[in-house]
Amino acid sequence: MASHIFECIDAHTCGNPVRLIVKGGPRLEGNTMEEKRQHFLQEFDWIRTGLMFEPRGHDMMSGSILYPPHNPENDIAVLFIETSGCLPMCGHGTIGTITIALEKNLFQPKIKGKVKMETPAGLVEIDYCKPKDKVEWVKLTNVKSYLAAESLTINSSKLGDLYFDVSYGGNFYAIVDVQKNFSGIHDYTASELIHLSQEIRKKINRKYPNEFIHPENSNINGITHILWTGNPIDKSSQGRNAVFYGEKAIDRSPCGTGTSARLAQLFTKGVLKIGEEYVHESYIGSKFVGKIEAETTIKRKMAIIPSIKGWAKIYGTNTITIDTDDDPYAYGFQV
Ligand code: PYC
Repeated sequence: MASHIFECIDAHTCGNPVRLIVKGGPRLEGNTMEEKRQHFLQEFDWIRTGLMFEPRGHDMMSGSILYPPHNPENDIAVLFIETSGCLPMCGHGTIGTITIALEKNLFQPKIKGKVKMETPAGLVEIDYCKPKDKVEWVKLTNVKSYLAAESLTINSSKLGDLYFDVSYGGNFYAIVDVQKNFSGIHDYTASELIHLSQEIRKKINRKYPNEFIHPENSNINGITHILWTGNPIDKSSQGRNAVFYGEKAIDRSPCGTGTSARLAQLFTKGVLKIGEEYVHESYIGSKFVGKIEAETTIKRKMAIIPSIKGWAKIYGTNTITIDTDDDPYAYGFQV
């Protein structure tokens, strides 16, 4: 059969899209979400490209598919599908997926107000507020996050030499703080940041090959995201970022894994303390509240357990057909 039908519910988390595939997702093999992620990448990646890339998606599109948990103590398991691949963890994706799933009664949490969700990066514990039909907020307690490297350098053909740190918050981020050759995201358009990011991400991964590998899961490796910082729009916020992902995307949300990486960086450098809140703005000014819940270690390295609180809104349902026999753009394209 060449015509594949996917029932989707579309939402956005603080401006960034989340397309939850509620029917049509593939059956995957594996005893963990990481094993299922590998199976998906080997055999079903066309579903991701078909649903995320143009003409059915766009540069920022991201989505997810729900699976039953592997450990019966947990409530649900998730696969993230994005323009950038199948991320081990996605914060805005989690907030959107949980909001959709709870509002549409796609599963029943064992304990009201709490969800234990398996992700490829590890277990994520969630609190939520749903007084009636709508979810007001979702707070996720993320996987262990840590600062992996400080004060590395890269040359940007436009900006000159740049310093950056590398931090992990569910994905590896190169964090470019305001410095002599970079005055902050408030001075750049999104498309300028995209062009700058495309070049430096390539150069960083070339200059520092095999350097950033998760100590407990070697499938998670390499710099996939660039987090640029700058002045908040609202003076009461603590920070603002533009996160580059995929080939041409700037996150419209403040980026959950990026905020986690930022918290780990600031904690390790002594800027933030346990229990302190960090209101993080996105490029468009939407906000997540980040918090360092606890200090921990990962393979004897200092790490934190961050939490991220935000909201999402459902805006539509979508029945999408991918006709692999008849449609020349069945698997999507990027320009
Ligand atoms: O919220 O973690 C996130 C995220 C990753 C890529 C885009 N958003």
